[in-house]
Amino acid sequence: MEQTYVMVKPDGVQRGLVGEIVSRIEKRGLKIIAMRLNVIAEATAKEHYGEHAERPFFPSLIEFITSGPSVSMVVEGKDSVKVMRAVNGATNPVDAAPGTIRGDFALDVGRNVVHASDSPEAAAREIAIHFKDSEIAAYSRVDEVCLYE
Ligand code: DAT
Ligand code: MG
Repeated sequence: MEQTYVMVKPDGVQRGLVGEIVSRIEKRGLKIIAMRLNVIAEATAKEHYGEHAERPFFPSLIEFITSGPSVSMVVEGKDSVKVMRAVNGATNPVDAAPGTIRGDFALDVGRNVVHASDSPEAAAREIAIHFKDSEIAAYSRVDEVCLYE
């Protein structure tokens, strides 16, 4: 089963959306196999968003993502990378479809509530940045017999 890294960003935590977002992930059938609330260190944030280091919005992105607690998760399930990107919606919430997290709860690209890895390779890299192996739980959910053919 594929794994992906998901974050409820500081705006999502401040707005009390953690439960709503976790609920959507769980109800979709995806399995949360690691979860933590913490204030991400600046060095960790810069590593996480390294691909954007030269972009004009990088300094404000790092300042925002480290500005308060966020919730980090490892999410597992069939095609979880693609599915979580769809659950989150388009990067710019103005373009995000209703029914997606960004399409239901956000308006500004710099305050788009959630993150999810954009490829399996990015997922592996991001999971390793944010979690030790010992923090990730391998378990079965009883509803897997209903979720998967
Ligand atoms: P995503 O988070 O959908 O993977 P991304 O990797 O292109 O999108 O960008 C990472 C984050 O950076 C994004 O969630 C919000 C911020 N961002 C992206 N483009 C931006 C822009 N043009 N102006 C301000 N912030 C931006
Ligand atoms: Mg991205």
